[in-house]
Amino acid sequence: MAIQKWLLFLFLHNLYHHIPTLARLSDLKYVQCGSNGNYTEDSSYQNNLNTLLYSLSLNIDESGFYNASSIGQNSDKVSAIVLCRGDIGLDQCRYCVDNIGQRLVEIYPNQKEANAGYDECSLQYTNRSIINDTTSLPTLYYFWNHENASQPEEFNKDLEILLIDLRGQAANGGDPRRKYASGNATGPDFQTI
Ligand SMILES: *[C@@H]1O[C@H](CO)[C@@H](O)[C@H](O)[C@H]1NC(C)=O
Ligand SMILES: *[C@@H]1O[C@H](CO)[C@@H](O)[C@H](O)[C@H]1NC(C)=O
Ligand SMILES: *[C@@H]1O[C@H](CO)[C@@H](O)[C@H](O)[C@H]1NC(C)=O
Ligand SMILES: *[C@@H]1O[C@H](CO)[C@@H](O)[C@H](O)[C@H]1NC(C)=O
Ligand SMILES: *[C@@H]1O[C@H](CO)[C@@H](O)[C@H](O)[C@H]1NC(C)=O
Ligand SMILES: CC(=O)N[C@H]1CO[C@H](CO)[C@@H](O)[C@@H]1O
Repeated sequence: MAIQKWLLFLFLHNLYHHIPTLARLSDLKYVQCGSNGNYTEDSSYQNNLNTLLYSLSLNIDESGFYNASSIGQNSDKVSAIVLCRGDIGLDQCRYCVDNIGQRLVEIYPNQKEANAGYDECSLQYTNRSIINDTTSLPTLYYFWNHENASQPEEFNKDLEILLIDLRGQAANGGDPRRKYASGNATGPDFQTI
């Protein structure tokens, strides 16, 4: 009995230490499907898509970026591209990527092409080749705060200085796949930008 309790303790202790604390994801910011038609249930395309979606989060690394084109042949080939926000950790990134893949196939069952984004990560899958093809990048979405700055000219000057600095930092980022920077500045009326 005692040894069983001890084993149980060890088991729970390990479990506790191996489950990262994951923050709740934001709501989906956008979700859409392409006009590339549908795949049929139990087709090779569906199999390839599921295999790809399953592998994405495992294959993503610290750069928070992954693409794959190698699953399937010809008309059964599925490609995907994922990107996590630069400041979230690997565990949260993987959690987000798994989640968004599941959401997409639920929302658009059978669509060959779809994409969606949370604040934390975004994902696109398609039957087109997306590697090295900038014409087929997912649509960019812009979000902004609807409040106006009280002194727009001053605000924009401070913002520009910050952005130029961040642009340099991001471009010089050591990992060729991770061009990311964040920072802040004090704008007019002591507002943090
Ligand atoms: C694809 O399937 C959806 C429903 O899942 C349907 O509304 C749509 O018309 C289909 N598109 C094509 C091109 O068959
Ligand atoms: C993607 O699927 C659609 C619909 O089945 C097809 O018309 C199109 O040619 C496919 N694209 C590629 C690159 O295979
Ligand atoms: C991507 O495009 C560049 C320039 O066209 C080419 O040199 C490179 O081999 C391509 N890479 C892949 C993986 O197709
Ligand atoms: C912000 O300014 C624009 C015009 O410059 C105005 O149309 C808009 O209503 C303002 N928004 C708020 C939230 O005050
Ligand atoms: C601003 O950036 C500094 C580091 O450069 C950081 O310590 C501070 O928390 C940031 N402030 C805000 C409000 O984000
Ligand atoms: C980040 C990453 O995995 N990039 C790969 C995207 O796909 C091309 C073609 O397969 C690879 O060359 C890249 O390394």
